Amino acid sequence: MATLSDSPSKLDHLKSWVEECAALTKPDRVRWCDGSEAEYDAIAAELVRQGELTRLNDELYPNCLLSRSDPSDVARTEHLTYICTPDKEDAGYTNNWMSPDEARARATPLFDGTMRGRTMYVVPYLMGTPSSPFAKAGVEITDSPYVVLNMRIMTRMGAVALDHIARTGEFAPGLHSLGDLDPERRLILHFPEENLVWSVGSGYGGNALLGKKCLALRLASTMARREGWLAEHMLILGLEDPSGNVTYMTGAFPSACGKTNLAMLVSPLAEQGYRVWTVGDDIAWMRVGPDGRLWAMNPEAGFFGVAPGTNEQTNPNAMATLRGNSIFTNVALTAEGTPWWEGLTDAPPDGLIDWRGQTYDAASKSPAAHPNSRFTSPARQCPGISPHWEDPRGVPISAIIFGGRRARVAPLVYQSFDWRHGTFVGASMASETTAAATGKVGVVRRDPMAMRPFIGYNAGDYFGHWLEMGQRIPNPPAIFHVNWFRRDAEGKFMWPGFGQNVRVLRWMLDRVSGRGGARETAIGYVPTPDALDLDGLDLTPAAVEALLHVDHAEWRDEAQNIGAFFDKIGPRLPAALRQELDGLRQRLG
Ligand code: GTP
Ligand code: SPV
Ligand code: MN
Repeated sequence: MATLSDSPSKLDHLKSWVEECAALTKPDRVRWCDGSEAEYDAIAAELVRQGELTRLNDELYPNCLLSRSDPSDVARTEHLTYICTPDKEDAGYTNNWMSPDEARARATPLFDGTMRGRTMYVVPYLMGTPSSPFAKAGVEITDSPYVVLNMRIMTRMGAVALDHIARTGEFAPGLHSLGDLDPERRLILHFPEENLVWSVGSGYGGNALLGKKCLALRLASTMARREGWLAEHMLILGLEDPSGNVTYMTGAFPSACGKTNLAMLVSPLAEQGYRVWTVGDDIAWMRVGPDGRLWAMNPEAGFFGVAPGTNEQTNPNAMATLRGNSIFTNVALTAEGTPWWEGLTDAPPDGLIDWRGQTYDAASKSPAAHPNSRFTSPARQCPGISPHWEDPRGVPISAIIFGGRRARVAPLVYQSFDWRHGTFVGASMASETTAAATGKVGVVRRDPMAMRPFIGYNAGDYFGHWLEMGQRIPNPPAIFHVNWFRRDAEGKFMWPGFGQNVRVLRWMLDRVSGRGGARETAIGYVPTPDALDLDGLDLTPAAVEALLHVDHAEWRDEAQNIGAFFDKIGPRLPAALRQELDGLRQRLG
């Protein structure tokens, strides 16, 4: 194992950066984390003693903790998140931009002395399995022990990562401090040229667990473009068929739009031999393999999953996963010391404490758990975890699924004509906003490839990179689009969703196997009603038709909106996407 006193060593750069950060933030103590269970237990015990964390009922939820965040710090804050490149155009329309000099000048005073009286934790971590040639090391410096605990679940943390850095000398540095948690003094800054993140003023989720959205998506997407691969906001799953063959698919749905649920799907068609294996639920790194196919790996080691809506019916595998060794953030607490959230049971139990720590008034209109409350759980605890989830080369991908949350317009499922058209389908995606980020919920916005908040560079260049990747993949995956969230005239979801989504996956499998009935429409191939196995579902033929309907008038409006979005992307939008839009308009008439 690498030790810090190895000298001269490839750790010198790391050591001097840690010293620099300590000189700026002025902590009382510096603690290098080894990632051990003993260390986790000691930090957790100390936080429980201080009243910062609550230990849950140890019989029902062994080794589980409850954390309540500051009420002003409950989700990613996209308006305070910046890409810091010398040239503003390199950040592009979908990002906030600041020059690196200005970013440093604005953030330095916020970091100055911010760790006084506190401990500075140095957290080496790996994204990807240690034996993978594609694994990347990061080091997060943080004054939040809650972040340290979460990082130990979400990444391969400590000694294994320090060894990797000692061998390669490479790591992505990330400096994080809670600051005073004032949103006015909060900044999440990315410096792609240095692979560096500075985050101050938030302790929540993607703002603070710097390996996740900051490194594995925003910075990784810029590396991926340079190096010819893809870093995407995607789940990875394997669909097993009756012959025992497993076909792997990735899915990009915006935040809180169903990735974890689809990845962990428990199949109602298990008796017929169809079941789903979970490889990842949020991020996929994808490369072209020697066989000319696209291979995907999950760089994470845990799930940071949305709690509300999760229950034994919707997502039994998530329920089993979160039963132990988990951290619950901003959920409610029952009298017996177990977590609770909207949708876990039909009605809130008596004696509930809400996410702010107050007695819950069942008559109140506000939810007991925050809508963006989360569980942090080790991936290996998932009953459906794929035997290949830690394969160093990843898994070969046969289908890419884009999806949004749309009350109207988008049908249940359609398939693009080819990679170029599929890139257009991804680039023109839209979805209703959710509680995963601050701001209004339920507003339809363009969210290309579910990456709008996570593309680390100019979105036009990003689309160009997708198109180029198509040229480099001799056997590219088929590309689909789904919408589990279409509503009827009464506002009810028309599709049962959750486990029943396997029926749609099965059609995709049929399609990539050269079977699977479809009719060609203006937007792509839509299943013929008999091509979907809907046996046992309570759906009228009229409902099925409505679910699969492509309304030309609605789609002409959609094309209008896509055109307006493309205009905003600016001159770097690839011409091929304009041509695809023209093609769509022509087909719509
Ligand atoms: P992030 O972790 O924020 O990236 O979210 P995610 O994409 O993993 O979303 P997740 O699977 O956690 O689902 C978010 C919400 O959508 C939860 O409240 C789910 O219960 C709900 N949901 C997921 N799948 C379906 C579905 O098929 N139908 C319906 N109606 N709701 C769903
Ligand atoms: C998302 O918002 O897409 C998440 C949660 O997965 S967070 O880690 O907060 O970004
Ligand atoms: Mn996500």
